Amino acid sequence: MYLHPELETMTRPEIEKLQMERLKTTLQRCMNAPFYKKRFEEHGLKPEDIRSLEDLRKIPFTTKQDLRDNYPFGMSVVPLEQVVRLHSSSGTTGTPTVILHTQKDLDEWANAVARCLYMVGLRPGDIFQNSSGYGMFTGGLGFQYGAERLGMLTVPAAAGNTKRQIKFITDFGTTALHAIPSYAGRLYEVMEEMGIDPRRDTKLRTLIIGAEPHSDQQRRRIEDMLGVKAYNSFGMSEMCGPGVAFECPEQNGMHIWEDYYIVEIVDPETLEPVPEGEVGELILTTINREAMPLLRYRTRDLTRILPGECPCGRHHKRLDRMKGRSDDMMILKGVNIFPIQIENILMQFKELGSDYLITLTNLEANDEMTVEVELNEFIDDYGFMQRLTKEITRQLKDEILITPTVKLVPKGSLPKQEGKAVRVKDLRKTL
Ligand code: ADP
Ligand code: K
Ligand code: ZN
Repeated sequence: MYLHPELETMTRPEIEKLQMERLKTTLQRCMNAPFYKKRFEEHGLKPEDIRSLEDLRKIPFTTKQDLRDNYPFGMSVVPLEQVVRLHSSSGTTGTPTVILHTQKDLDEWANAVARCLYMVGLRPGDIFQNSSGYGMFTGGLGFQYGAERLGMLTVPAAAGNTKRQIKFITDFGTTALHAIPSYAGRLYEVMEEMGIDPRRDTKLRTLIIGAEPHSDQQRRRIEDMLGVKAYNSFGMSEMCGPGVAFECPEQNGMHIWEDYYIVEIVDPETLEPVPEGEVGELILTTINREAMPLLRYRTRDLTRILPGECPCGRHHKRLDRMKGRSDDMMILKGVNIFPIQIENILMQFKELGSDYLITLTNLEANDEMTVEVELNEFIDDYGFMQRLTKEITRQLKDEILITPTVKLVPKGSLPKQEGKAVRVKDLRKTL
């Protein structure tokens, strides 16, 4: 049942004892980074001042902006000779952030992912196919090494080319697949077109779905379509990637591995802890990382801790489905996009005004983005308009990795708002 029984079935006091030990080590090591050293000094804080888990609250938060300010290597607490891997968060070419790993970090990351996959019943005899993008996307190598660590035959199919993806599933007898939820729907559509019945013609039993918000109905729908059990997987590049929190067979909340992370939920406005069981921003402190520990990292993800014990025997806290984000980040097909990235591109075209509107829809399970932007002046050259639209589309695709539908509209035709402009209309339905 458990890949790491001694860690997975720890009692609450055992978990907290281990957390305290690991936190102390982490804090000592953080003092090797000028960033943390300065932060602590500014707050008149020393690692020894943190004597209990409650004391954690004395430590200032770390934000994505800190990562940007210290780009690329300023957050490392080890010399670069010890760093063996770098990941960069998706879709943020303008203001990237970098996460660094030692070999031990990579080993521990693989262990965490393997633990998750084992928890949902996967074993060395399974054939695991990963439809995540590889490269900087942590869902690629993260699942690859985790699945291999577990001993599964692991197929790095990567993203795109759905027919090929399906051919691999049928040819290799894939039993477990990792996909973003919207892609799972797409797979089913294409299987239907190809005359493939997932229950009859494939060996798929288990789906791992994550990287973007989805509802329980959407999960049930995926399960019914493909004849699988689908488990919610939560992760983010700053916390390595996948393997942070994962559903157990109870499918009721995601256990967050507290031997890796200390979890807090705070009010995103006041930054004070919310009462137990209430929704707030997820704050994570890494306690099992060498190269780049993050103290009280503001994830911007909104969720809550589910009350009560889980029948599976694990006492690690369970996170509810993500309720959204406290910033303006959009997630399309698992890719993170900020409106400012789109704005920066649009503003480079002198033909365009400064008003634009991004509309998100999801016809037939596929996330679509439409960008309407006002022209500066009337253009009556149809050919020129077409070329301009094409060029804007191309540059946007380069930046956000998704091809939007671009519409050039007459000056003054987009709805005007009083106060803060609404740039994003999310009309996506939970399917
Ligand atoms: P990933 O490759 O895991 O998507 P990123 O760093 O690109 O990593 O994106 C992380 C963000 O994706 C999270 O902060 C969260 O907003 C979103 N996310 C990841 N997993 C889930 C999930 N299971 N449910 C909802 N949102 C998720
Ligand atoms: K994501
Ligand atoms: Zn459980």
